[in-house]
Amino acid sequence: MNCTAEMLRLYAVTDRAWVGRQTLPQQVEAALKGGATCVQLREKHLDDTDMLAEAKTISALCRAYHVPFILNDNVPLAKLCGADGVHVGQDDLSAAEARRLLGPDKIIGVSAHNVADGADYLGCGAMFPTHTKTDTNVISRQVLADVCASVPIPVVAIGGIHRENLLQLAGCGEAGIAVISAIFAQPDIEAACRELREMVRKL
Ligand code: 3NM
Repeated sequence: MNCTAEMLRLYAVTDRAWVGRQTLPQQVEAALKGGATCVQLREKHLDDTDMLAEAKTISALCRAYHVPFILNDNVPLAKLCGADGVHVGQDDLSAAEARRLLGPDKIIGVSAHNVADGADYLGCGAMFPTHTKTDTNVISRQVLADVCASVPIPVVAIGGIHRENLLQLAGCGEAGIAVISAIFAQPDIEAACRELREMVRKL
């Protein structure tokens, strides 16, 4: 699967900390209905068995909506669940190693702090303070613009982005935004996605 900038417009990253009465797959389906253009399963506290079961369910959902499904960090599970790709973070294996293991057809995303060799897209942040991930440093709009200008692959901005600050990122050259709480912490996930999807058109 090719990684296009369009795929990165509204990148929904999961966090089961926000699962209330719904299940995570139900939340993801609401995000897909609202127009999420990519989904990443990022669950730091699931063991491999539970993660594989969740990944298979969400992967099938994403396929039904023709949206790429990316697994955070875990290359062997990405292979097993039929994910479209993997996102490797700061402390994970390199993009080159993920590429070697997954093959040429899968999407490899990396966080900007990581070596980007062989990656299909870059996640860049944190753009704003966030409570969701504690080990982040906020970077400026200018840094985002410089990163976008200096890499040949699409860049997705991440970290603390929500409806009130999103348009501050207009004009930096990013392909889109990746968000957790601005989608999954919202009482109406579908409506939140619909609104964000409309707003990212102005970036
Ligand atoms: N990575 P929220 S910030 C997963 O800066 C992640 O690389 C970040 O969550 C980085 O949208 C972050 O709720 C958390 O702020 C994003």
